Amino acid sequence: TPRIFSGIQPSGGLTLGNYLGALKRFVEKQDEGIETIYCLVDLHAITVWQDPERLRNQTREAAAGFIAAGIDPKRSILFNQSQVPGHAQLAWIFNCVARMGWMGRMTQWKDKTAGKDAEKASLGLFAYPSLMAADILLYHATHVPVGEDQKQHLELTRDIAIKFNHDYKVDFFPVTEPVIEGAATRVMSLRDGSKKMSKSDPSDASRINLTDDADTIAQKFRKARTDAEPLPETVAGLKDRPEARNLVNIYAALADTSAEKVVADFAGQGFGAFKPALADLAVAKLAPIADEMKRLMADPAEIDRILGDGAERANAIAEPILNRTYDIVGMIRSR
Ligand code: AQP
Repeated sequence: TPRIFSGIQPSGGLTLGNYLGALKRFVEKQDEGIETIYCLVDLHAITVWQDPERLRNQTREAAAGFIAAGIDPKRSILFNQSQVPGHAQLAWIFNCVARMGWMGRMTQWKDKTAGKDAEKASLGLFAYPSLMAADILLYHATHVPVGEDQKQHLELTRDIAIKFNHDYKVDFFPVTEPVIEGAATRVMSLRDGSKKMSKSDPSDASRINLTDDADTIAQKFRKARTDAEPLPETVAGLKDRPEARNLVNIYAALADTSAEKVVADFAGQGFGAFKPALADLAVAKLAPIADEMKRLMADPAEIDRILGDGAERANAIAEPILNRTYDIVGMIRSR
């Protein structure tokens, strides 16, 4: 039976990229009636420095974002990673299965250390994909909905499962399938069409935050970088126009339609017409989420209770899998 696992780092406020690439998909999977486990990966977040009080708030805000976007904490399991100790425990075992060379080849590692002294990056940042493999395999998850940027990490998760099964001559960990779907699997920065939209980009104008108000959303789209050409007749005409393509993809994903349909509807129109239409659509879709987040954030104790309840249910699935893993590896389990 399929089991979905996915996570988001509470390393900042959720962005439109997180929403279209991940969160919106998470809700769809839940609503298809598949078993869904969603995690706020706070252990991943601290691979780069996080102020403790902000991390706590960002974790609650991300939980509020999930619920406001349609995750029902009764139907899905929603929790923060550090409350289930098995994630860190299994990650250690995977640190001993995975190879340094595998980690060094990850483009996220290369991107996040580009232009910096990699010697000064945390060991956790280097080993990040090993913890991510543990997140997924701790639940024997079969499918992982993610944005395009996580594809390589999921391939590494498969490599770890295969090597573990091979080294210990077992057929224990499943080989997980990435699920990369939708019109906006890679939302780009509004300031630079070659960079993905990211919650840690120093420029707030580069992203739409789920908590942005209507005026801010409209202003950010108005100022979004574009070329001066009108929209083409077909998507083929968006080739070599990354900024234009990005805005079309965002529109399509928000409207639950295809990029083809969007260019057909706006063919020949300039961005002076397209951007306000996009802003109106974004506000219509995102404002109710922002309002609901605000309401939920007024009761942090209730959010903590939901996360605690989710962690308990997650742990009930994880514990037997972790115990079996320790058995396979040869650890004495006498209590
Ligand atoms: N720009 C994006 N387009 C589509 N999907 C995206 N995701 C992130 N950015 C985009 C998807 O969101 C999920 C959670 O990602 P994450 O928070 O765990 O880490 P990330 O991919 O590193 O996201 P950020 O926003 O860029 O965070 P920082 O800046 O802290 O590194 C994943 O499924 C991801 O694909």
